[in-house]
Amino acid sequence: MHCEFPYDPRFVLARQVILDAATRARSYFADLASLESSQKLNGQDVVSEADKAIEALIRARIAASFPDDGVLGEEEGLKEGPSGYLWVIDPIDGTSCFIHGIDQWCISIAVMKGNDTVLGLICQPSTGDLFVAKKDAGVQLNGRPVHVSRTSTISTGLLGVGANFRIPLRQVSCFIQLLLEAGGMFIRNGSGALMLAQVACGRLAGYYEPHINAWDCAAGLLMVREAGGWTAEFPGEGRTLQTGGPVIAAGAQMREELLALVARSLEDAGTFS
Ligand code: LIP
Repeated sequence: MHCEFPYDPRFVLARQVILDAATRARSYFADLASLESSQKLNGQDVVSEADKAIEALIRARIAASFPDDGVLGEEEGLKEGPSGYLWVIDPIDGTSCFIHGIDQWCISIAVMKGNDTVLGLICQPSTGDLFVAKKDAGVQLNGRPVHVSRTSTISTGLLGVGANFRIPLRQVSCFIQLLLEAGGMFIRNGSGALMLAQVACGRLAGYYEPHINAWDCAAGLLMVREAGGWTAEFPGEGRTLQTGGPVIAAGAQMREELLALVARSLEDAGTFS
């Protein structure tokens, strides 16, 4: 089987694990009538038995091969390790779509060495798309190098916009209004990881969400950077991997225009809160 970065043992493991996890996730997705799920913060913040089982599968495989590595996962939180490596995993990103039978979900695995993300893998089981990235070695989709859109602008591209109940709602509504007034258009599928992967391969012009968690975006941010794109610092000043923060990513030509819209929307939102 083709392996994009064959000489990195953590990549070789991560690649096999994400494919095995995808197979397991597809079996849950094929039998939603039996799937148990529950609410976290509210009806839009949900978790299913698939999320928990897939995270447990990934954690067990990491522990078997790299027992001294740390792991930060959406469902079980942080397990520190002395090796200096930290695996950041979202077992099902787009859980809301998943439980409603919509195929816009994925599995995301990132590996950090110190403060640097060095590996990123995102698999969308419903399409079979496998995005992989290694720091300073590029990003590939199904074994072929990809790059961000070098031509899209706010008024010609499609922008991914994340929305959730962790932030003041006006931060989203004000941004959407300004984006539309600027001649832009948005798409939201509830999977920040998948949106960032679509930016990396040039399908989306960029992605913005006022708050996202590290497990949703760590892999995708590396992919955008390795695809020649620009990403704002994450999680940003005064925040940690466990608090999360805003995510902004796009082709370099979009940076100024996108940042101006974000700044204006936060100013407008602030006048309401
Ligand atoms: C999701 C994120 C998305 C955000 C959703 C949710 P989950 O992660 O990927 O960006 O808008 O509220 O947090 O919960 O599906 O793993």
